[in-house]
Amino acid sequence: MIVLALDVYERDKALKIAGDVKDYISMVKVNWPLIVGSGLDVIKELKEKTGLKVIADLKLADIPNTNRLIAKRVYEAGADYVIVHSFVGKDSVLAVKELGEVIMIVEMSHPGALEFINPLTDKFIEMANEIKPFGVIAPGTRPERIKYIRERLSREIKILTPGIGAQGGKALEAIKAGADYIIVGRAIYSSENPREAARRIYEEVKGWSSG
Ligand code: OMP
Repeated sequence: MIVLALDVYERDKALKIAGDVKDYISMVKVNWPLIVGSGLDVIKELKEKTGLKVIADLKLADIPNTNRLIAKRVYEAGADYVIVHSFVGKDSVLAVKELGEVIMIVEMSHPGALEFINPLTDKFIEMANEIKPFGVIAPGTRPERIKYIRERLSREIKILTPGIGAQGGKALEAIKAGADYIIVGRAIYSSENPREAARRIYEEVKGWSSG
C-alpha cells in the first residue's frame, strides 16, 4: 500500500532508509536523483536489502527506439516496473511494455500539471485501458481526480498516487478515493525517524488499503 520514493543521491543512505522502513512499505521507487547519484546497481542492492519490488521512475518520454534502449538496461538492472509518460504516444509506451511491466502517467500531482498534462487525462485513461499497464500514476494531491480516474479505469489496473505528505496530499483521502498505492518520499526519508514516519502512515491506511 505504501511505495517509498527514495529520492536521495547516496547509496548508503538509500539502503539504510529502505532497510529501516521495509516492514511498513510494499515497494521502493527509485528516481533520477538516486540513479545519477549512485548508479543502476543500487536497484539490485535495494531488492536484496528489502526483499521488495522496485519501480524505476524514469518518466520515459522519447521515441520508441530510445525508450527501448533505456528501458532494456533498467529492467536488466532488476527494475520490476518502469514509469513512462503517456503523452509521447502509444508506440513509445508499447516499446517499453514489450520489455517489462510499465506504469503510465495519466495525471501529475504538481500545480504545473494543470497546464498541459492533466487536460489530456481522458485520452490517457483510454490508452491505459487498451494497453493494460500494471498501473497508472494519479495525483495524491487531488482525491476527486483519483475517484474520477478509478471510475473510468479498468479494474485490474492499479492506481499509484504521489503527492502525499510534502506536496499536501493526505494518505487516507487518497486511499478512500481509490488509490491502491500511495507514493511517499520526503515525509518518510526527510523525517528524523523514517521508520516511525512510515509506521504512522502504515497504521493510518492499513485497514483501508487493497494494495
Ligand atoms: P515527495 O513529494 O517527496 O513525497 O515525492 C514524490 C515522488 O513522486 C517523487 O519521486 C516524484 O518524482 C514522484 N511523482 C510526483 O511527485 N508527482 C507525480 O505526478 C508523479 C510522480 C511519480 O511518477 O512518481
